[in-house]
Amino acid sequence: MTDKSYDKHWQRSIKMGFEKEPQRRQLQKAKKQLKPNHQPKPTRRRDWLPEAADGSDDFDFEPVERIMPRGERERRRTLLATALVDMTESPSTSQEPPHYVEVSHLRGTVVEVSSGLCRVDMAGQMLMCGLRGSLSAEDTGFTNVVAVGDEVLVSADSSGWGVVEQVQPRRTILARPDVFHSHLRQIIVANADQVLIVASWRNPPLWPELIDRYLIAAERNKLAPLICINKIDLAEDLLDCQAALQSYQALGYPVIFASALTGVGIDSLREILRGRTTALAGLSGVGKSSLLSAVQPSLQLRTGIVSEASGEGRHTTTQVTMLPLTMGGFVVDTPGIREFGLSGLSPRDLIQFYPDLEAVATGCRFANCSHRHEPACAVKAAVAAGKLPLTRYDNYQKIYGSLG
Ligand SMILES: Nc1nc2c(ncn2[C@@H]2O[C@H](COP(=O)(O)OP(=O)(O)OP(=O)(O)O)[C@@H](O)[C@H]2O)c(=O)[nH]1
Ligand SMILES: [Mg+2]
Ligand SMILES: [Zn+2]
Repeated sequence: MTDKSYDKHWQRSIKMGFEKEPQRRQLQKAKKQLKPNHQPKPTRRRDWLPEAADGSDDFDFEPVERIMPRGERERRRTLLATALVDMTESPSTSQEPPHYVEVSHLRGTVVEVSSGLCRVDMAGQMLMCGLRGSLSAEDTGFTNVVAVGDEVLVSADSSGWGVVEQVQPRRTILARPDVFHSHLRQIIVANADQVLIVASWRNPPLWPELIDRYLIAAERNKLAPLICINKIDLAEDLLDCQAALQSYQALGYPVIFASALTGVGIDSLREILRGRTTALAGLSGVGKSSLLSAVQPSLQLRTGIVSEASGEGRHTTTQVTMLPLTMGGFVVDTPGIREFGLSGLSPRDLIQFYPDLEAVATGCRFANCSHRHEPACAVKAAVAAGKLPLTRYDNYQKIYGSLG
């Protein structure tokens, strides 16, 4: 679908009030065509109207409507029959039962969400969908009903539009606290396999604390973390880059040194993205979109121009979109977000995400040692002796101080 026709669809669907169920619309249409009975209602007592012989009622209308004016039951019967005929008249379904009686649900993956509508990838075909009105985020702890990456069951009619009927249980969730409701979280990506943490060596400069935050967030959400250091063309000495990332490599995290500008490391990047769903995380301006464009030029992503004065990247990617890769797999380019996933983490539990510190901490005198001011702290001793990298210890302390 071209950008223009896509926009048109979008606008039209908003005008149509897309969340309305098709059979309700159909019923309303039929209702208009049939005049209601304006006879004054005779006063009736409920017990004057016996139940049907088999104890059942013909319709699923509200119980109060069981007592109805003369002719009203007949009118409704006609109304429903008319609506049913209307719905079965489309050529594709003429031999089949009405589709709201037996809906054939198709499976798809949500690739974009906006204003109660979403774009669903149905085995390569894109389908614009509304959401079934009964779907609700209530009591889920999340603010959004569907998120990018969700696997959904969709019913489609002859209009070329679909309705999301059901959201399948999620394997993984990457979420952040909601801006307006701090006790709720907003799902950024569902069902991702891994997080590619992108940082730049310069412009903006490497920020190890943020890498640690993303690592913790990924692990808390059971996603495999990968690290990519971009813009290595701006490094005076590549050895400096490697030394800065050595502690991460020692912990077993895969690290790729890359440059979207020169093409270094792009092949390795392509290999780790192949066949998986990857969420990108990283500050604005580090080159996430540029790296993706280098991996697959046909993606044609918008990239920002680094402001010469501040050296800071401008925010260019504004919406979470899942991009299908021709080699298989999806990437989710998230807008430059500072952090996600650390809400609810208690300072006491932070050490679990620092296996290097945790291994040494068993030697501390106090079991509840915070490794800051306590005497006989094995962690501080290890840092002083050069056995633990200072940056890891610093990051731990900074994040520890920000929690709770
Ligand atoms: N020198 C150099 N510049 C790069 C490289 N990769 C990207 N840039 C530049 O960095 C700027 C920001 O790149 P983007 O790809 O827009 O960054 P982003 O991470 O997608 O940013 P947001 O969309 O705001 O999150 C652009 O001006 C790019 O040209 C690189 O490898 N080397
Ligand atoms: Mg971008
Ligand atoms: Zn200690």
